[in-house]
Amino acid sequence: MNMSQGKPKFYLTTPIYYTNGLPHIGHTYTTVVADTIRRYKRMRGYEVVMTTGTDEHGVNVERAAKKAGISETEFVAKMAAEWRALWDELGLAADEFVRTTDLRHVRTVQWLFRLCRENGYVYKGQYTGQYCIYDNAFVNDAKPGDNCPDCGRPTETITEENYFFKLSAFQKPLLDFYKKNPEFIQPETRRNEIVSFVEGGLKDLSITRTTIRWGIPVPGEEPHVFYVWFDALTSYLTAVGGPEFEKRGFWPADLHLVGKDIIRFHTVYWPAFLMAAMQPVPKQVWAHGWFLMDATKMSKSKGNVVLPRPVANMLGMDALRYFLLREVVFGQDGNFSYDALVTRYNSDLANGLGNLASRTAALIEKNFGGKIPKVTERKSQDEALAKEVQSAIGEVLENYENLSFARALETIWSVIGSADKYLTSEQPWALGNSEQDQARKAAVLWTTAELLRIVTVLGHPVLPASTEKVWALLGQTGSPAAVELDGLRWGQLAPGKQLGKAQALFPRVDKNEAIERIEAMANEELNPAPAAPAAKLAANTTLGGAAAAPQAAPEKIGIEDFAKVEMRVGQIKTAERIVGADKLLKLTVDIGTEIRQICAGIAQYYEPEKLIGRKVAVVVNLAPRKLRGVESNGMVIAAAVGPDGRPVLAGFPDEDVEIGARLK
Ligand code: ME8
Repeated sequence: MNMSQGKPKFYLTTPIYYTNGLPHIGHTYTTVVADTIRRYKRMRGYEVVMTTGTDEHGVNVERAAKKAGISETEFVAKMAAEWRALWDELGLAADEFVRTTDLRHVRTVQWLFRLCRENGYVYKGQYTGQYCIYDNAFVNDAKPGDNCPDCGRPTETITEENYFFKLSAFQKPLLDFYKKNPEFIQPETRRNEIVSFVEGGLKDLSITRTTIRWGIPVPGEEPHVFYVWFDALTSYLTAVGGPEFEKRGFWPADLHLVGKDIIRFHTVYWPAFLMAAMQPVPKQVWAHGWFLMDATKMSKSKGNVVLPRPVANMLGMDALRYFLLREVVFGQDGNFSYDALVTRYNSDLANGLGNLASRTAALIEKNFGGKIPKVTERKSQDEALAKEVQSAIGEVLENYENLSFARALETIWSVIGSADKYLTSEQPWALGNSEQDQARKAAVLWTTAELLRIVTVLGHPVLPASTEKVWALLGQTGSPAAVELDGLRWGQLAPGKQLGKAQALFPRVDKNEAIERIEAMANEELNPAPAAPAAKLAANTTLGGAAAAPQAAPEKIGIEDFAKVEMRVGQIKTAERIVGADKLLKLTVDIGTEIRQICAGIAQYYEPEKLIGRKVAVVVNLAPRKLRGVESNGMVIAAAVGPDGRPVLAGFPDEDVEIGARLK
């Protein structure tokens, strides 16, 4: 905590993400955690700065830009804009967004290097080694032909003249630092790993490159550019003032949030660079685990990424935030499954918080004309609930403070469960209109509303949008964000306030249908369909009317774009329904050269048995993807007919066309 004048300051960061892809659930997770902490700390009276950004240099970008046929500058500008727009759309916009191509950042990197050099920690040398271009790192001890131990892709042998950083000189200072600051590396298991890594000895690190063109130039030493990690880590300083960081008073950072994949860079290299430059070292690095898909790390190349936007579109961003933070103990790996996501949505959000809020409001509306009632007498069960909530406040705050989000949410939801039980046993709806019954109703409904108010405030950092709605429903002014958590106590709900308008919070969803829609939207985002004004692709028709995104007027494409889509005549060999997916059929289709398995969203309109032998148009060069867990390797073309997009298969009724013939 930095105390200058007024409020204490708190500075936290997410990693700056690579621009060679777009955000998936993994990136979203770290950013959601950061956003939650930011909101929580503000409610505890801190002045908070949260930063994120894009890591835009390196060979990968050079290659991706070349492939896209545009300059690197144009490529990264486009990607950074997309990252930014997505964070905005998801309500995760940070206070600062650093792009490593920003001039202010270039200045900071060059300044930090100068300090390291002036202090004698930089020298020139020759380096030959195996390099992983995807992770932008030399792989220590790897031999030619070895794969990268982190990402499994082949390494390349690189020899170059570099500037080296004397990392070896920091073995003792780092070990001393870890000892003096046992909180620096979290969680404990990661700390132990890093301590033993450093105890094993540190090799000097090459921090400039001459084989790469797309990087920050080392002043006066062209063609040397900075090694991407020297560049990227420094972005944390750039965000809060660069060389003039003292003016803003947010450095050293209170918290760097990272995934466990990049902990070494943050807890070994980064403090060593700062120590060499004689600058303050961050206070804590927290490395969380991975979200896995089918027990492996998500990656676009494996085709198993989960995208945030389709989930947010279907269930709301709060639902995604809740799931990410509730499902997995912070620090550990966890599996992402749509099934678990929708189950939690229905049970905890729709039936839990949503139901409690609407039930409470409806009862107050009916019995007290929508005004929060006044309590005149209390029973022991009211007192017991009050006591439980009061102690939950302390527990939740402690858990937030330790970043134990799952436990904080568990406690909040156990309070919601107690409220449900309390209402069921007190049965305010069964009470009559006598003075005594009215008094009892007032006590029960005030108690429930007060509990809901406290739950709303405590849940706000995780569920910012929906708690705003509950807050307004309870007739409270302003935002729960403005409530000071340290002053939150049982008993502060003033009687007499008029409730706000009822709003749908978390409408219940049909699990199968929700998953199908999310998957269809994700497929569309990952494999955008070529502009096809009249015919829509069959898998997309599973969306139905409601979720089909409004289509912008299709841009004209050149013949070369159309030629990228390879369509062939196929013949359906088998067709069957998929258990748990009402709209999908699993087909095997002969496309001339092979038999393909393809899922099509036509189950509600075609009997599987009647499809056997039918000739259809198939997109054969579409990347494989999974629909409801079933691999689909291609796409069957259908027209979308009528307002609800009924799929009608494109076919060849007039002519006996050859299987495998190309459509042109
Ligand atoms: O490493 N589960 O960028 P990056 C959980 N540019 N978190 C995940 C995840 C998953 N499956 N996948 C990614 C870089 N993340 C560098 C960082 S910082 C100075 C430079 C999150 O785009 C997690 O936070 O590969 C991980 O550390 C980060 O995204 C990696 O993002």
